[in-house]
Amino acid sequence: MRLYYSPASPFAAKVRMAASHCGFELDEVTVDTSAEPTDLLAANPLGKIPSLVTDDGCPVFDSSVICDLFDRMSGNQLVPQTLDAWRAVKTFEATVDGVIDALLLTVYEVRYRPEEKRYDGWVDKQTRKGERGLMVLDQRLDELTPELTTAHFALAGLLGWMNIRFPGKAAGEFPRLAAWLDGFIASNPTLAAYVPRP
Ligand SMILES: N[C@@H](CCC(=O)N[C@@H](CS)C(=O)NCC(=O)O)C(=O)O
Repeated sequence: MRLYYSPASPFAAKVRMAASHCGFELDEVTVDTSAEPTDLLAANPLGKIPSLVTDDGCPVFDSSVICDLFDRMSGNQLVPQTLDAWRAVKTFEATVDGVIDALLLTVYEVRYRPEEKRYDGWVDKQTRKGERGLMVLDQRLDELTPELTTAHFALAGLLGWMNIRFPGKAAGEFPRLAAWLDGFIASNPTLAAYVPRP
């Protein structure tokens, strides 16, 4: 399976950790989404990463769908199957993904929009979404099970990425989450290689 990704991408980090946890080898291809490379667009018309192409040539995206595919292929090694546990993991993962989506928009506002065209009210709204989501993740941290799930991988991707794009924010405002990442890295040296790092 071929994965288009970037080492800094939090969504790609989740998928790469999930693949490693399930024992799946990926043919990993780094891409710059800004350049809109042809092979990425062939795999995903949205030009986003992570994007997967299966061995028989089927495109699979986005990150949660790729994780669902890995979960099914691995006999559910990524998400528990009882109803309550499944709901807890999937909503935790969705909260992480939504936090990244919101904070990523604030990064893109600076990266892609000329200064005179930026609108602080909109950026502030995205920041509030991200911070509310982070508060919920902090409150739900104790729900994470000893068995690794996509919720763990999503959270590790988010917090590693925040350390690159928002240095000091996690440690300063969400110290329990920052400490959780330190523990995750220390306990999972193989997976730690996929955590986005400054
Ligand atoms: N919902 C998607 C979001 C993926 C996403 O936004 N990836 C970013 C990089 S972290 C990207 O590809 N950005 C380029 C773009 O939006 O054109 C997922 O879960 O995979």
